[in-house]
Amino acid sequence: MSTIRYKAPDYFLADELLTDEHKLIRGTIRDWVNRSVMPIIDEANQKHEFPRHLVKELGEIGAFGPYIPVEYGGSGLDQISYGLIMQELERGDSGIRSIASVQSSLVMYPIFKYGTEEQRRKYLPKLATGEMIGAFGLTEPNHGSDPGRMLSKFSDHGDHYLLNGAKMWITNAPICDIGVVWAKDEAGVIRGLIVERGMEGFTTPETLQKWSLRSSSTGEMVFADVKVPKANLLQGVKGLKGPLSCLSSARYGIAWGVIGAAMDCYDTALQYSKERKQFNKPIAAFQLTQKKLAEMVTEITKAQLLTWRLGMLRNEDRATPAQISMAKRNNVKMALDIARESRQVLGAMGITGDFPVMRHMMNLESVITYEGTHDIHLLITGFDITGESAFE
Ligand code: TGC
Ligand code: FAD
Repeated sequence: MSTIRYKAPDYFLADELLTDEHKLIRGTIRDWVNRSVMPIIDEANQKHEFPRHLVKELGEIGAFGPYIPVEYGGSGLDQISYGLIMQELERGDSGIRSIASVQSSLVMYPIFKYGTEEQRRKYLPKLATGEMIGAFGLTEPNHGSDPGRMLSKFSDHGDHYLLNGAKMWITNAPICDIGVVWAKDEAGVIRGLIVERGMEGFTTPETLQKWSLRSSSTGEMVFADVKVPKANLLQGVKGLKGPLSCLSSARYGIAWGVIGAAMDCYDTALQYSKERKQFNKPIAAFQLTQKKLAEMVTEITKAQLLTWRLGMLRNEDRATPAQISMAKRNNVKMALDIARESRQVLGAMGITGDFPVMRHMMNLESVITYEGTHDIHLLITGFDITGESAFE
């Protein structure tokens, strides 16, 4: 239903803030989602299967590394374009947006920003086309919100490093060709290493039976005396700010992405409420339904304007990590609330795969946790406005 008749809400005419190029990019991704994602995504989720055939197509439509320069295989686009691409992908499914987020912001971005020229030339073009899939290993079994306390470590052995440790909850891990992995050196400083599939001692067991992000492949990364060539060290950054700067880019993309999921849920609920009759009138005529729908479109509108402004600040390199945290936190909660309300508007139909709302709702339960939980982002804002850290 939402595929054919989808009408994106634009209550404050935010489209007028976009260039023709932005609208063209958005239209291209929206068409691709209608054509390639919508017909298969419910089944992929029901079966808990990663639709691998979409990876090459995502490369073809420019969803990997949109803002990476063209000479490295990216599209050299601005941050609003990146946001719109994430929005349209997540209108399809958060799992599809996840693949693109990780590939673009968590793998291509650190290699571009902190890698050597040789690393850029070796990996970026293949990541841009989807010939290679990347993963980002920061979270560990015992260190999620506090990655600075990670235990993974590596030591210097002449021409290579020896890497030991384990990462958990890693998007794309079971299917990745390379991983950007964060671990401590002998001095306890966090550094980034590019670990390649096939290196002895590197395994990626899959995390099964998730009730959320079922179209996305999640797993562990286990390192048992993995020999990593010295050429695979990301030389351009030291410390936790390395991975956190990548998260800034990915969290920004999520702030846009979840608007897509929210718009899909709102549009589905709006259409359904006009057609479904109870007590001899459309349920859209009841005040309680109108309250739900009116609040949904209000929150979507606020989120659209917030992310547009954030994108403009990022284009000027003026967006702060705390501003990005606020947008990620606000928009994910907004989308989750809208998914839950939409599901109620659909009554029993809302729990079926005939409509996308329950799938979005379950996906968003991961999105509100990954890339920093809802409460961690609140504490980042708290720190920013008071100067007092709640983490120490
Ligand atoms: P703290 O002392 O505050 O910061 C350490 C250094 O980092 C700098 N920094 C940042 N730099 C760039 N971007 C940011 N967003 C930054 N945030 C902080 C900071 O200035 C400092 O620099 P320096 O030069 O002084 O060393 O660190 P802390 O240990 O107190 O931790 C703070 C905290 C809790 C905010 C942080 O660790 C955090 O964000 N925790 C949440 C962890 C998280 O988000 N993990 C995400 C894992 S990846 C993932 O979920 C991918 S899902 C992908 C998908 O499928 O879509
Ligand atoms: P914990 O840190 O154990 O937190 C548990 C609860 O305690 C939360 O509610 C949290 O808010 C709260 N809490 C923790 N500290 C504080 C505090 N100081 N004050 C108040 N409350 C606090 N990670 C990667 O590195 N790469 C990936 O690709 C990746 N993909 C993911 C995909 C999925 C589907 C999921 C679910 C997770 C993924 N993650 C990934 C991990 C994700 O980033 C972490 O789950 C997240 O950072 C939270 O860590 P945790 O789950 O260990 O929760």
